[in-house]
Parts: sequence; structure tokens; C-alpha cells
Amino acid sequence: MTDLDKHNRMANAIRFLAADAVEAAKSGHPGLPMGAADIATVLFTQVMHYDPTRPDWPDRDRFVLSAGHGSMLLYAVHYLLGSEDFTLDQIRNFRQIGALTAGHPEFGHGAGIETTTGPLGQGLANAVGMAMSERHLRETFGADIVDHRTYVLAGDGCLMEGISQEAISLAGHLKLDRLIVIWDDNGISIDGKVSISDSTNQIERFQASGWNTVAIDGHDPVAIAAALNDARDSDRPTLIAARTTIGFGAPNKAGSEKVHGSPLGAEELAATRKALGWTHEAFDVPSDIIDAWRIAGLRSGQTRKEWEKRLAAADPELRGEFERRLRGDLPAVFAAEMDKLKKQIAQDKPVMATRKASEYVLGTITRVVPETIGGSADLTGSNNTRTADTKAITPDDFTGRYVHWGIREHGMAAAMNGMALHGGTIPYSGTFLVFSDYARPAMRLAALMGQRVIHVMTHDSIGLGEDGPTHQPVEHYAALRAIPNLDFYRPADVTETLECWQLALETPGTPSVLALTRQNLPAVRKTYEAENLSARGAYVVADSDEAPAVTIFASGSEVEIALAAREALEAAGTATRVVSVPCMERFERQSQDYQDDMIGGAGVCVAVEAGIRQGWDRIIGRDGIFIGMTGFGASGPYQQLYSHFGITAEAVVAAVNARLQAI
Ligand SMILES: Cc1ncc(C[n+]2csc(CCOP(=O)(O)OP(=O)(O)O)c2C)c(N)n1
Repeated sequence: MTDLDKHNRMANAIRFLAADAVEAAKSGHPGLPMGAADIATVLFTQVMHYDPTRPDWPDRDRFVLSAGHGSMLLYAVHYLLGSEDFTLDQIRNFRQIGALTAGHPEFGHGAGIETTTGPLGQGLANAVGMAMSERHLRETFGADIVDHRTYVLAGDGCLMEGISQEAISLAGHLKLDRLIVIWDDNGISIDGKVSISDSTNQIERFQASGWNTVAIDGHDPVAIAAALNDARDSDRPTLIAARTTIGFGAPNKAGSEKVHGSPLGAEELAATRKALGWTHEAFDVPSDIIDAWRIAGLRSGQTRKEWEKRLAAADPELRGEFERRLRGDLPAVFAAEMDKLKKQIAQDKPVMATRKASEYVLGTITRVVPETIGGSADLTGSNNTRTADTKAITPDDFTGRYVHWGIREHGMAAAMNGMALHGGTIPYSGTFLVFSDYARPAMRLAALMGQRVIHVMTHDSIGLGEDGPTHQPVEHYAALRAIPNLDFYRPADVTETLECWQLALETPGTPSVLALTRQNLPAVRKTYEAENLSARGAYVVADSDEAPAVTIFASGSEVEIALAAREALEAAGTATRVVSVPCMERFERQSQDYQDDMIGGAGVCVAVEAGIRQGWDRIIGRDGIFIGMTGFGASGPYQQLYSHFGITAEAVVAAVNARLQAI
């Protein structure tokens, strides 16, 4: 058998595992795995450093299937390499409930899935973050310990999505030379030929963004290997435009959209077997081909062992620090340092905007947690995310810890996911809360994947003032609270800001948003409490002497208003309690008893928040009083806006008195 014959049969194993699994599931996407099988075969059996016996080896090369609909490509490759997770049974159960082989690759389902993909373009942007983490850690720990590459397979869809431009231009700017993107250039998407909706010269586009590019025949294993090997020497990220035929081998459907996202059908599948000379039954890969794949799978074992030796021989302190960061444990001194700062804050009781409070707290965090990497989407001075310890990362110096993301919120959030997935870094961002809309698809995936990324989102209400309704979040609190497994924090003062930051860092399986004010706020917490009160999500910040006739719930900047209303009500003889609600999701996770303590027997329930009501009925009930927004904001000085929209202590008092009189 010639090398080419052997290659073809190894690639055909992918093709038929994919086509047969899609056929059995009666759904899925055979076209991409069949078209990209040659690329995957060369990449995994000749080029990538990946050891299936130690798939979590930290210095492994990463592979991101950005075109997640081609998931069977990934499952087939890992089965063939000898994965413990992706067994033949799993492949037979493609797309069934409980199977690891979900419709799109889901992070956490099995080793080899480096990130969840499916929403096109996300994987490509994740990979940029992975390459950034690799480079930062290489600079920090040395190339003896960190020395790997990130490979991406992207389709036309990934390159058409807007997020790809953010990812590509940033990667080009940062000269991420360890990032190699293979474009499955098959000219087909769902509606037909790509040319019906796009005429971009992708090569020129990548070149314009500072990439090294090469165009090859994506079915020629020698050309694929040469391009991948050459890419290793580039001082810039590389695009390999690989011309392929979607559904390669299917005599009647190859090269057309018919093979993109539906089973081939029994007849076409049989015809494909004939055309490719594949005489084996469904899910039957001949043993010589399995052996060839498994032997290739063992290739990197030696490289991995040599890496382990180098790590073992490294300076013990360096090694310990590297291992701690990869485990995701915070430094031992972290909690004590935060506590020290908390005492200081209780003493000083500073009046500060919470964005400023965040900067203050970050001073300590970035000093004691060296794996934090901050940044902002071109709003550094507004988001206050930069500290003395976070020198900028530049194309030529990755020892820094601050990313100037440019005006790329979506790319930033997706790259941060990649940084967290890579391991060894804890990314935090900065932008305006209203622009969470621009980052939301990636934030949702962080939640789905359970990644610790922290979004600092300032200018969190009409309180930002003059920039007006385009910049004033209204529905965003509700929208972010609606994402499962995402904690949305809206601290009321410096102490709560510290507590929320601490919680965000100490919750490794959950992304967090810190919604922070532009305007100054007084200290609502006057005394030092060792306990992190924000951890409960809602707690009594000002109690009433007797059983409360009224409880006012509020978050962030509106806690000040709630406290002023309480004072007026108490002065008039109405027992009033204020509950600060820095994080509704945490409150929902408390015991029934605790929730009842806050809500049961609360008397008249009021919520004050400068956003829409949605979500608050869970706490105040349908008959609760809501003082907040019902539509978009307006441009003007912020104090006047609060009056204009009736979010004032007087309005709270008036609404409460009207209700009490009606009872
Ligand atoms: C953000 C997003 N929009 C739409 C889709 C639905 N979708 C899945 S695959 C696809 C076409 C992708 O075409 P291409 O990347 O060329 O894949 P190929 O046809 O080569 O398999 C679309 C529109 C998606 N998965 N993600």
C-alpha cells in the first residue's frame, strides 16, 4: 500500500464514521467531516502534539473545531486516536440524550473538546484567547514548560460572522504566531454557493490584518503537511486556505449544499462506499487502519514525557506556581489580603463610584493574584480596570497583564473564554454595561461551559447621565440575570464591590458580571463584617426595630435611595427594613429558610432598581411596588434623570404611604 493509499483509507475512516453516524441519528452534518477528513488526518497523525493517553497534558497543542456542526469529525478523530471518552458506542449514539457525542461539541463532554462550538465564529475567537494565554504563560514560565500551538478549523460561516473580523484583526495585531487557522474553503453553506451572499477575497482580508497566508488543495496530504509545517516558522498567525469539496466522495451530492446538514440517505451512502472503495459495514473500521491511527496517536507520548521531565526538573517554586495556576486555585494569601482591605474600607467609609471602588479593590487583586489578566474594549479610563500591576500586553511583549482589546466587545468576550479554557489565567474585561449586548453570545457560552471569566461593566444605569438612552442599560440586568449559570452582581458601595469581586474570583465554574456605577455612592456598609454578606445575594443592610411594615429591596446605586426612603418612613413611624440585593442568582441559591427570612413577613414589599421590573416579582410578588424604569432613559444630568423617571426616595415614600392607606 502506498503512503497515499494509506492516507486515503485513514481519511475515509473519518468519512464513513461521520456519514454512518449521521445516517443512524437521522440528523447531523456529514458534509464537513467528509470534506475536511484529509486535513484532520494529516493534522492529528503527523503534526499536532496531542497524547490521547494524557489528553489534559497542559502543553498539548489545542484544536478548535470552530465549525461546530462538523462535530462528527472531532468524535471520529478521537475515537480513531484511541480516546477513552469517544468510544464506538458513543459514535453509534451520536446526537442521543446522555451521549457524549452531542449535536455540536460540548466542552466537558470528553477530552479533546477544547471548547463548545456551534455558534459560528466563536471557536475562532476562542482560539485567539487560547493563543494569547499560551504566549503569556510562555513568557512567564519559559518555553521549556509552555510551548504549544493552537489549530482551528473554520468554515465559510465562521469567516462570514462579524466576530471573525474582531478575532482576526486582533490576532494579526498581536502577532499570534502560534495560531494556525485552516479554512475549509468548500464554497458551500446552507443556502447554496457561498457566492450568492459573499464575494470577499479571504486571503487578501487576512493579509490586510497582518496574517501569513497560503492556499492549498485540501485533499492533497502532502500539501496539507507542508503548509502546516511551514506555518510553524511564521512570525505571524497563519491562514491555510484549503480548497475542499464538501461531502467528498458522495457521487451525486458532493460539492453541493445537499450534503451540508442532512444524512446522505441509504442509496447515496452505498454509492459513496463504492466510489471510495470502502467495503466495510457501518461503524466497522478495519484493524490495519485503526492500528495506523493508534500508532499515530502514540507519536506524542515521548514529547509529553520529555515535557514532564522538564517540568519535574524546573525550579520547585516556579513549578508549584505553574501547577497552582493550572489547577485554578487562588493564591493562599488571597482571602487574608481581601480581609485586610475590607477592614481598611470599613474604617475609611469612602464615597466612591463603584467603578472606582472596583479599581481600588483590583489594586489588591492584581497584586496578589498574578494570573488575572485585565483589559478593556477601549474604555480603560472609564472602566477603571487597569492597575499598577497590569502592564500592557503588546505584540512584542507578552509579559504584561493588560489587554487593549480595541473596540471589539464580542471578540474580547470570546477570547476571554478561550483564555479561561486554556487554563492558567483568569481574564477580566471592561466595557459599558449596555454593550453587554455586543458580547452576549460569548457570555452565554462562558456560562454554558462553566468558565471563570469576569466582566467589569460600568456605566450601569441612567446614572451615567448625559450620554443618554443609547448608553443607558435598562433591560440588561434582566437579560443577564436570565442567562443560566451567570452571576450578575450590582454592588451598592465599596465594601460590596470588594465582596462581589471576591465571590466572582472564588466561583470557578461560573462567569460573573460586575455592574458598576459611573456616579459616586456613599458607603452603605458602615462596619466591618468578617462574613461576606453579598455571598447570600440579598441581606438586610438596615433593619427595623419592630417587625417591618415595609421592606425595600434595592441593588447598586438604588440602595442609597432605599436607605433615604427608610429614614423618612421610620421618622413617620413606619417600621422599614432595607434589603440590599447585590446578586439575585445567589439569593435564589440560598435555603428556603433564608429566602423566607428576607421575604416572608416583610410587610409591604418594594423594589427600587433603575432597570425594568422583570425578575423582581420573584421577590416582591405581583402586588409589590416597583420603582424603576418602564422604557428607555434620556440624556441629561443624572440627578435630574432620577427625578425625571421618578426613582427617588420621595417616590418610594409616596408609593408606600398610598399603599399603607389602601390597606
Ligand atoms: C451564529 C450562527 N448562525 C447560524 C448558524 C446555523 N448554521 C450552521 S452551519 C451554517 C452554514 C455554515 O456554512 P459553512 O461554514 O460553509 O459550513 P459547511 O457548509 O462547509 O459545512 C449555518 C448558517 C450557526 N450555527 N451559528
